[in-house]
Amino acid sequence: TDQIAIVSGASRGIGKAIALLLALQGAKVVAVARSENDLEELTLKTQGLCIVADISIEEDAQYVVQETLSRFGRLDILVCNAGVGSFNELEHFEAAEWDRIFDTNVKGTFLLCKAAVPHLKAQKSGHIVGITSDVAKRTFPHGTAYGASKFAQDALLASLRKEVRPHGIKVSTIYPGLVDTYFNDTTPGSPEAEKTHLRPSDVAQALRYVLEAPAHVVIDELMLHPLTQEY
Ligand code: NJP
Repeated sequence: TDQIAIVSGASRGIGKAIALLLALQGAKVVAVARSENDLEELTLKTQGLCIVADISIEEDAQYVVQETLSRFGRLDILVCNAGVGSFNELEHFEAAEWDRIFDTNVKGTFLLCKAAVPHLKAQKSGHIVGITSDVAKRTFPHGTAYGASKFAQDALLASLRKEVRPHGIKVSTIYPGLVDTYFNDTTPGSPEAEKTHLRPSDVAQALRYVLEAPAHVVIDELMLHPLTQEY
């Protein structure tokens, strides 16, 4: 299809796999992240558009949507994937680290949706997909900041789902378990992680399933885990 899709956090990990799969399926992909070099490499592969932007800054989020519309004239899919996390006992968390996590995961999702929704409403169509986490539904030690941010991102998307449904706009949320990416300063590709983690392409396939639902169906939530993960 010739759908127009914005993917945040497309420079690596899950977002990159999503951008590549959407491009393979014929979508025009607008890849968004802060790392220009990684984005340029991806854009060569997707033949789409890359936008260097920090989604936690309102001007940047607005620019992403404006550029997409001026280049392609419409927007069909918004994938809110960009996210960060780190893990520690509560009393060892710096307030600045708390802010970084919330600014990216919660405010970043809010700002991209805020920029896109008026246009989707005018079109009377569109699909917003949030890549949150299974920890939006469970809690664990050392996860105060990340878990709270994912609960908040989840609540934002669930509220928005009800708000935009009358306008013909779908909101879906995907909750992955462990995924082998660069998340929290890890390096993907170790033989160990292959046994214990999902691959980014597994999450991309889940997103594909969500997007391919018939016009009259919205898949509200989809959770996936590696078979080995206890949760
Ligand atoms: O992580 P990683 P994942 N503005 O680090 C971008 C969730 N998740 O793919 O800006 C714009 O490989 C960053 O690009 P750059 C997780 O919470 C993961 O695993 O250039 N972009 C990069 O492209 C997150 O929501 C696991 O540094 C920003 C991307 O985000 C999503 O999956 C488990 C940005 C991060 O790529 C993707 O994370 C789970 C900003 N301000 C949920 N800040 C897991 N890996 O185990 C970051 O349940 N980015």
